[in-house]
Amino acid sequence: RGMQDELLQALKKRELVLHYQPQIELSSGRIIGAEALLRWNHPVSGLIGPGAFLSALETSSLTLPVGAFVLDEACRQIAEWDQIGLPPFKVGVNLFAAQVRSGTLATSVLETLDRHQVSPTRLELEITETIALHQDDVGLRSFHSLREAGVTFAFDDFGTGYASLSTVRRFPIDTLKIDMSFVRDIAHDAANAAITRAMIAMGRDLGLVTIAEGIETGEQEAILMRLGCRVGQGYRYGRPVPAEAITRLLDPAV
Ligand code: G
Ligand code: G
Ligand code: MN
Ligand code: NA
Repeated sequence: RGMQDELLQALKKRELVLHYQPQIELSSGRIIGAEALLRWNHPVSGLIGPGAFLSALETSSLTLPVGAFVLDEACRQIAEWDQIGLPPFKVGVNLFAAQVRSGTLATSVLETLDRHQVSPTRLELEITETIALHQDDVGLRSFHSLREAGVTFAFDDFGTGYASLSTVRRFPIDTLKIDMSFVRDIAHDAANAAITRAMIAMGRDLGLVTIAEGIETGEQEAILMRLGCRVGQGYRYGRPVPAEAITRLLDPAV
């Protein structure tokens, strides 16, 4: 209760902010996307990551307003980057289960994009296997209409949940995000390496982009590239940072 009241106040007082973590094309080192990640700029405690408040948030009625804020803020930021003249890149936004269940996901996402004059193709919505697994027709219909409009979908934390591989086929997804638990000891754990290899091969055969998450070392990067992974995200390339830091990375004039 206490934490939930605080989160509501935080939302009202605009203490919730988005940081962005770059996604890198491994062959060129170019930034081709960024994942938006929620942070709480707490007046006393400083910057707090979602680990400290995500479970309180997810058991509250605040996921819809917070989810709407995240979408609005990400689209506002994309429009700002466009205005500065940065080369366009995709922005990944994580969805809460309640947003998918709401029945208004498609209209609210499209309305937000339109309000900020942002092309739907700039947005990649990330859903976890758990969200995907519990999807009914309501969720699937909104996914399909968003995808028809040009929004893409990523399967987040892939390999860690309980979704069967057939879930991948039922879903209108474009991207698989290989969970960092597979990446962490890929160099020393033959089983993890084999599973990762299979995920990358499946992604390629299904025509999906695979993003390896949590890459920290050159050794992990080299192995993933050898396995055919094209995109990486992780501390090796950059931590989640405020939008201005992404601007500085991409704009030679700033
Ligand atoms: O950076 P990291 O600690 O930022 O994120 C921890 C977890 O919080 C991740 O699993 C991420 O998916 C989730 N998360 C971060 N930001 C958001 C958000 O805006 N919406 C949702 N639904 N989840 C988020
Ligand atoms: O949405 P998702 O569950 O994938 O959220 C990504 C999470 O992973 C965030 O908490 C982010 O801060 C974290 N993260 C991103 N890159 C790295 C990394 O290289 N190492 C570790 N340990 N965590 C990372
Ligand atoms: Mn994610
Ligand atoms: Na993930």
